[in-house]
Amino acid sequence: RYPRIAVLGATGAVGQEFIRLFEERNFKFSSLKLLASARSAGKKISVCGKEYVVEEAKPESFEDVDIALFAGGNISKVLAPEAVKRGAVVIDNSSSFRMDPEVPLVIPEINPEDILWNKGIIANPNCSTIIMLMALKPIHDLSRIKRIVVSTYQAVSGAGKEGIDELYNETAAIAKGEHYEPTILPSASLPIHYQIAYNVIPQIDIFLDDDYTKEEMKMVNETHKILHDDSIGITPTAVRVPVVRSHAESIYIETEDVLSVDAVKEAIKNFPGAELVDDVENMKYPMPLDTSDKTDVAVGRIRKDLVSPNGINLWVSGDQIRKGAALNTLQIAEYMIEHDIIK
Ligand code: 2RA
Repeated sequence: RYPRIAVLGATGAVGQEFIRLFEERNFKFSSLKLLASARSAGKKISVCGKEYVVEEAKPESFEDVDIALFAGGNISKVLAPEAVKRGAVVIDNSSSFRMDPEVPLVIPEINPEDILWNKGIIANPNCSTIIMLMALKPIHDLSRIKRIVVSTYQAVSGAGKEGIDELYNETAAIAKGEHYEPTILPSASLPIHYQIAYNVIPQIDIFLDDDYTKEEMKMVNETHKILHDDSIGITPTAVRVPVVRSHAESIYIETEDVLSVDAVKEAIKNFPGAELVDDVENMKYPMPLDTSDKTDVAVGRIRKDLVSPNGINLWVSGDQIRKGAALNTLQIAEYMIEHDIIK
């Protein structure tokens, strides 16, 4: 029989992407519950040609559920253990469990074997980490990466629908010679906000004690956990840019051995989920407008460093709502179904 599925956060951007992906990937289920906060309960959503009514998420909602896909947010912390208690496997997009040693943190193309030791919850990594590692894992397989310096160029949709609205509202106001007071970026919870239209903001989430942001430290800690190697030196800078959808990243790496650009290109070309977009003669390189709504993470501008023979520079772009969130989560579910891991 096909698994019984629940989607928590069905009305948000990631929840909606799950639904699109169910149709696109012909994902089979024997039953489907669409769950959200009380505010969204009662909404009707069509999935694969059938209409479903959104229900308020409660602990009891997870009775008779095999796989619960959690779109993210603080509610995960409360409802994930409730779902597990009732026999469901939770695949969670929030940051609540990512660094919990009892919880595997998985990118199916990279460390699917970690799914096997799950105790009911499997965590989906942060979008910036997923997009970076989809480009780096094929290189890491050629020769261990010992150093990463990465700067992100993150789309406003990473801050939710409010982030998109803020960019549009500011742009429209500026075009009319008016001012629109920002309230969302860099983070709605902070007392100060900056205009994102015609600007870039070098802060995503709050600053931590070492003056790195939470978003930046996610990239460090999650990379170590996924690659099972805490000795990789990582220096991140996370930046919000006035792009609607799809994150981009400029990445410098140093590998243990000297690698040729051709070998790196070949490895990326052959890695499932990565697409080589690198033809400088014809001005082909990854760009957010091209990678939005696409499944693969695009990698290009691959070139040797000008100083270190072991250094390589590259440029990556990927849809953070898709591979950075909903798709990666669904791929974990697909892997479990395919390998008969679901009870
Ligand atoms: C952002 N990392 O782009 C977030 C989304 N998960 O702000």
